[in-house]
Amino acid sequence: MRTQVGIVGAGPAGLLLSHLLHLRGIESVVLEIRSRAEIESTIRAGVLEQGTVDLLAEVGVGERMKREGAVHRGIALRFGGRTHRIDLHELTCGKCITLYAQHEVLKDLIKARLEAGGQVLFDVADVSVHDTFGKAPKISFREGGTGGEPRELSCDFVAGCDGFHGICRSLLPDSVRREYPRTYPFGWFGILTRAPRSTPELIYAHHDRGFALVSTRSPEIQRLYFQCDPHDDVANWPDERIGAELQARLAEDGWKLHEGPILQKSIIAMRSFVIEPMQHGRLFLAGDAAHILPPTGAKGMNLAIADVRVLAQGLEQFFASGSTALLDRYSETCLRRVWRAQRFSRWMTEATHRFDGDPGFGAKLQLAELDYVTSSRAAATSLAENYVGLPLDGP
Ligand code: FAS
Ligand code: PHB
Repeated sequence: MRTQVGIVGAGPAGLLLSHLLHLRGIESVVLEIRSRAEIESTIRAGVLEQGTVDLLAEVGVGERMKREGAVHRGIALRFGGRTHRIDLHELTCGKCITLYAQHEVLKDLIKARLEAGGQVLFDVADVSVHDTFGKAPKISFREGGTGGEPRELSCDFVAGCDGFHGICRSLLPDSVRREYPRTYPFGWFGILTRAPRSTPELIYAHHDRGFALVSTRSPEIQRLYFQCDPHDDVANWPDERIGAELQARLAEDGWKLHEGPILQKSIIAMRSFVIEPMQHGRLFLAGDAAHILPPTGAKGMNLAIADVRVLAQGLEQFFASGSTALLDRYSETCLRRVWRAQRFSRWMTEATHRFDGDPGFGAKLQLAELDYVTSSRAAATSLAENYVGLPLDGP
């Protein structure tokens, strides 16, 4: 097989890159180890930045998002038993976030790719990438799973969009790679419930018992998270215990969380990681393959989408003129945005989560931080502009 860009991974990064390249008349093949059904049902992100919403609409995959997504003009910070609203729309001159599940975005992208005759190969196995330092990289894989036909895809470029646990990042030679890991001493317990919305906007809650977040997927399905021991077991948390813990952490006079049957439970590790550079030879990393952040800032998927937007522009320039000017600056361009998102996600996490072993000074500082950001227009504006997403055309 031959194509111009071989893309490893059919997450938001890989699928959107394939679509953006298609719109520019550039061929690509997406190789994904999981099945289409798995991709279209994995519960992950939920918040789309303004820039992500505008881009998806601009490239023709935003119709259902516009119809079914929920536009939120603000978020709420709850601490000391009181709620404080951050008016994102007012503080950013009209920008908002949209609540539309990641797997719904993937369904829209897969539909668009397949309707355009795009090649997205699901259920492949034994993917390995070769010669990315030469001009003709190759990707070998088995089609249709482990027992499948061995195939080889030759291409001009390889886009490593295979997430944090993928294979592409390991291709960066030790001589050039620099890793920046950071782990947090807690995780998130995430649930999906069938219940009516308890709040018109997201609530980020700081509480002595730990952080909690009220988010949503639809008027009937709610998404909630609470800070937990990362090594805990979901089995230790029967529905009643989850309900009681969330009610305790979200307590406010006259307000009660609507509970309902819990449809899904999972524990998510909280860590930050960045690799530099995000490219080497003809290999370009995008999304979680190059960087992950704690979901507190709701940046992960949005960063993956911002990366491939930059990569598509560079590949378009190369295939149109042979110039590598934009591609040569790919890492630099993306990493500036990545480190700003890391800064914001760390701030959101450290201002709202409980750190065990803290004699109290830290917790007092957190309350002062939250009091300041909810009483200073300048500080609230900073939070708002980072939350809705910094402009895509570079800060
Ligand atoms: P992905 O991990 O999504 O996709 C990589 C794909 O590559 C996967 O489909 C995988 O199967 C495939 N793959 C792996 N190895 C392969 C191989 N060897 N060969 C072929 N394919 C391979 N982000 C937000 O912006 N907002 C949020 O609200 C938010 N909430 C989150 C909640 C949770 C619970 C989690 C875990 C993450 C959340 N994130 C959020 C972050 C998340 O959305 C990621 O940033 C996003 O999925 C990154 O997209 P990709 O880089 O495309 O990687
Ligand atoms: C979600 O809806 O899944 C969500 C919302 C906000 C976050 C993280 C996740 O910060």
